[in-house]
Amino acid sequence: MPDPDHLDRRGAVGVITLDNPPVNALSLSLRVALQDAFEAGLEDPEIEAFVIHSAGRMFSAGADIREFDSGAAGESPTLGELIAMIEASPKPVVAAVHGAAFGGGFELPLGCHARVSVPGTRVGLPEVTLGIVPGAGGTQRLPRLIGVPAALDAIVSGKPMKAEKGYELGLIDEMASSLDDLVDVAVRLAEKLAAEDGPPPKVRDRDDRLAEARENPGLFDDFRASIARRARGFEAPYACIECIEAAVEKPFDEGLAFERETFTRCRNSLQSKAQRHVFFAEREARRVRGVEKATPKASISQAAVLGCGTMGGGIAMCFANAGIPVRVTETEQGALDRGMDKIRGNYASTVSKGRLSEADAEARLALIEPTLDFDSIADADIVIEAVFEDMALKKEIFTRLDAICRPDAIMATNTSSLDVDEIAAVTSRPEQVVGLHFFSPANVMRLLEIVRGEKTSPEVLASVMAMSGRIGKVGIVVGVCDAFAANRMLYPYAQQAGFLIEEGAFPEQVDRVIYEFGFPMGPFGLGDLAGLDVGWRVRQHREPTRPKDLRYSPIADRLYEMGRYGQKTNRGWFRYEEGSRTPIPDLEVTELIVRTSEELGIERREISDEEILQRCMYPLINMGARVLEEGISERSSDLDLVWLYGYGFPRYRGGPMFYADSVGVDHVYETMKRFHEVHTDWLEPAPLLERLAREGGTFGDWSAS
Ligand code: T1G
Ligand code: NAD
Repeated sequence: MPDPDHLDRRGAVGVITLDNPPVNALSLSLRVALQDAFEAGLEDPEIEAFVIHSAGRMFSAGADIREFDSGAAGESPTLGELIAMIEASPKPVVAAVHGAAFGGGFELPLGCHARVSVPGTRVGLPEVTLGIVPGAGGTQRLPRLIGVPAALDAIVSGKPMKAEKGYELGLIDEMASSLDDLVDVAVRLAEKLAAEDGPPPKVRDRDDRLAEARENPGLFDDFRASIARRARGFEAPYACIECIEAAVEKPFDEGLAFERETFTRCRNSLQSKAQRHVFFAEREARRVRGVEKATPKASISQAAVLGCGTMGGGIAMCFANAGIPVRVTETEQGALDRGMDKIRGNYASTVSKGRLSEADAEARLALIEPTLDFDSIADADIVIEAVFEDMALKKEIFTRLDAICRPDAIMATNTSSLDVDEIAAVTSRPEQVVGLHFFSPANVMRLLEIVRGEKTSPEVLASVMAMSGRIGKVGIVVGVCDAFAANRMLYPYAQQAGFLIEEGAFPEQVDRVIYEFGFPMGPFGLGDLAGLDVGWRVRQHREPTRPKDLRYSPIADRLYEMGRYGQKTNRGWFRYEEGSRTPIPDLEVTELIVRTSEELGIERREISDEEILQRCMYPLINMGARVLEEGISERSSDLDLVWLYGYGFPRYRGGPMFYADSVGVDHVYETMKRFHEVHTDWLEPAPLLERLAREGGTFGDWSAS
């Protein structure tokens, strides 16, 4: 139970303190307490005005998201009722906002008669990221205060705004210079408002900013067009726009009712359930077996990266971008120069796109120190090895690292397929060794698989988890196995795509189905982007262990032999016009595919979009089930994040394991069983999938213990 709100007297001002740790979520008990305090103040003849502020590190994170499914969010007083009561109050109410005010925690101040804040505070309406629209008047009041274009930007992106910016826009009435002054400034403003004649000013009555929008009727359609790419497939951004349109077109109360209906519809949608799942999945992923809140973390102020190739250069950039100095080493000057040129080129391109200033790019570059002197990395807090994928070489490097690194240094390998335990075993301190599996391009992709070796210490895990957040990554802990979680689940997906084109589909059909499902691109477009030569090299590496009695599709190898390496040669699974990344189906590939089917004795057939989707998705889910039962991953929501951040799985579908739960685990199992009966190889249902289907369970509820 949260502490009841306090109502303190400061002269004629009643000061109400919200106190519901850790984030002052507006749960039912807090709403009741706020209502009680407010009503007591209304009745008190000595009180002429109110200030609402919060204890703790922030004003409020908004509605209690956990109440969405319990129904408590709809119990009286609802947030909407509270805000209406505050706005209608004859005694002025000033919100004193610090830390963060998000969602309902920002809609509450919007319903107050004035807002005061301090520098560094973030305010915003992130509801869209949860698949909903703001549900307590945010879409109606914000445009009245800051105008429609700024409100569209803020609400549809869900991005928070600094209070300083809010002050410029007229959203915040006064800024206190520091947190210590915040309540004083708010009390003075409340007194001033109380001294004015007439009822206090209400945001709902303002129309000047809406009138501007009415003069620009194309505004909403232009905005819709501008977000078409990034919002593809999402329902909530468009629902937000409709609510803001309603603010412009309808009287306040009708607009509010429209917002409420839209909110309820969104909240009950599968998309919102999926996006709420992702919110909690991200927080859950920070809980790692054996790591406690109190587990000590190493502070990382100097990093080193071994190898400045494709991955090493990108990894070095991640540190520099986070303001952490990093040394990169190579064995030979030419390689070092090439690596640094690539890094410089990357920064220059970001600058040319206007996403980074020249000065910031220079400052970041200055944090990257190229060197041929291996011993110079001896003082690093963390060393990340990103040399060639070769066990003998990695062992040699870790032996050398063991000899020179500080005893408390973290020694990480970026291997994508080698055994982290075997690498750790060459050192005298395997507890300091961990896998850090970045994804290419390492400076862009958000996913970081943290590979926990048999002996990796909790301190090292806690340190790299904290570090991953600092360098902008979503760190997901996985265990040691061939290919870890992400790539291991990717293989069956790519493999079935390959079989489907032998059986009758074409790359453009498969890619269209996957794109329409919500991925940024399909498996063949992805192959062309990554380079078919890269895939070929990986297969060569695996060739000695490939089971020769199981089905294998040779088409990708043939494309490689034809010199079709993907986008880099303008020809791969598709054809590309010079300078363009748009895939165009190519007759040469079509003919190759048809010829290969013939050679393999496969009679080509019409393949439905539904089969394509299921043949690509269900085997990867099936592999996810194996990853879970082997204990490689602690929970299914971690695998959801791996796919969201590693491969662009559509967020509004919650990730592959959540998707399996939403279509029904039994359906996935029955379909896999049918596929297995027809196609035999590679498609055997995983025991966990079968068990959950039999027991009516879900991946979400499954836990290893
Ligand atoms: N409801 C319930 N629990 C919440 C919560 C919330 N709104 N926000 C945070 N928590 C929990 C979180 O799960 C974690 O729990 C702990 O608090 C600390 O959070 C009507 C419908 C504010 C920036 O979307 O963005 O208002 O894991 O680890 O990194 O229109 O929390 O410890 O058990 O994230 O310092 C809109 C969501 C709601 C904001 C703080 N609001 N929160 O970050 O801590 S919908 C949001 C955040 C709404 C109205 C509607 C962040 C934060 P545990 P944390 P943090
Ligand atoms: P790369 O060939 O582009 O880069 C490797 C670099 O290491 C080269 O520049 C090479 O000169 C340098 N190097 C070799 N021996 C060295 C030594 N003894 N000391 C210092 N530098 C040395 O390879 P990459 O794609 O960057 O892969 C590096 C590692 O990352 C591999 O283990 C790979 O499996 C892994 N990985 C690659 C990807 C990817 O998509 N490319 C993704 C995740 C992980």
